[in-house]
Amino acid sequence: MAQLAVLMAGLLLVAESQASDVAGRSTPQGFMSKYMSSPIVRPASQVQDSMAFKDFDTPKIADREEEQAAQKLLANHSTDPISLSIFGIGLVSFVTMLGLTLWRALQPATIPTNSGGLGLDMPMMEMKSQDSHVNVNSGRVGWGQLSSQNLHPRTVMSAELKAGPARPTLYVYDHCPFCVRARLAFGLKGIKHDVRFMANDDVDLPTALIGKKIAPIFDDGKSAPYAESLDIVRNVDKDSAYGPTGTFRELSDRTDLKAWQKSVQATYRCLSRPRYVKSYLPEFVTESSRSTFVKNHQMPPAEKADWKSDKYTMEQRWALYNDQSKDAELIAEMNSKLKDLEPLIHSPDCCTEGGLSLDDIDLWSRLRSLTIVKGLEFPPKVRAYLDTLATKGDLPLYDAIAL
Ligand SMILES: N[C@@H](CCC(=O)N[C@@H](CS)C(=O)NCC(=O)O)C(=O)O
Repeated sequence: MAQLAVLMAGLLLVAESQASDVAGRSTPQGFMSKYMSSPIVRPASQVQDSMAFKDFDTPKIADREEEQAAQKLLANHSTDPISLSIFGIGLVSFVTMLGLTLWRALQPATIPTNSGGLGLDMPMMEMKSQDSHVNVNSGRVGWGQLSSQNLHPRTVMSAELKAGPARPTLYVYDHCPFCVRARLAFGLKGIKHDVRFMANDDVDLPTALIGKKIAPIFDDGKSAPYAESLDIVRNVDKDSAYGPTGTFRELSDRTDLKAWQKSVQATYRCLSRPRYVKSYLPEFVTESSRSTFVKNHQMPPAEKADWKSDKYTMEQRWALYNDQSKDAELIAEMNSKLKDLEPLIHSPDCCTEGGLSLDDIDLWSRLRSLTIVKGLEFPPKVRAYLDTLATKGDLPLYDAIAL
């Protein structure tokens, strides 16, 4: 619009100087000045002059004379062909530019700013960066430019639609059986999701998400992230946004499975924990992340409170983690316990009769940890159960990296 104003002013000045040339033969003023000195719009100096006469009739007479002179001038100029044509050209230019401006403003915002209007197939992401370029270099919207306000919402929305909705994210430690509960459920339900492995010494990330260091954390990208493995599984399993609901039956009241788990707890910890930190699991890639785990997870028979207190130095904690003198005994103990588990497994697909349930989500996740222990012998039914759900749940076991 600024360009338009400048053009119009220029045209009017040209017209004014042309008119001055013609009108100047009878008067030194141009036609604009003459129109301004008409009785309708008078310069302040003339008003002051006329008031100075103190004669209230005098201005009336002067006005009448001026009016007649102005009418003469108007009549003269309205018939002046040069002035008329210049004014006409200005008017036509003005109308043309106004029309052009309106036409451009009404074009769809998908036309890129510098494409000359021919770049409709330009990728949306490029348009977005172009938009920011416009923002950075100029807040001005000139000929052929689209305002950044017009471009921004539409291009961002298009880019999001192209990428599709964000996948839900599970923040986990690979070794964590509670995290495996959620991952197994997602896998069995075929829910596309992102798995984010947190470093074991990273307090900031889980704290930023839910206010404390814990895993798993579920973030669907829509509502607030939250923890608690079984809550995650239950919520997702009853939400039709994630496909068919009711994949898992509720926890059974089986006491035999619970009793078995309790009976192996100490052996399980002694065998799995030292191996986790010697592995290349993603949460343990730095010395600090491994030490954090060792500091926080006692080696039985030590109690957790004692382990974390000043009663132990880090050297002592690491010494107990590295002590393999009891491994053979521990492995034998666990092999015996695995035999006890064999009759408790209903089928390769589920531990409890009736189909998949939260019993599987819990038991399979704990058994997976044991596959990191070299030398364990999984009886056939336990082995089949492990392998079947690993495949169906798309979750790898540790056999290949057992130590
Ligand atoms: N009840 C929680 C327990 C989760 C839990 O204890 N996770 C462990 C990892 S296996 C944890 O994050 N502990 C804190 C830490 O490692 O600092 C659940 O079922 O999700």
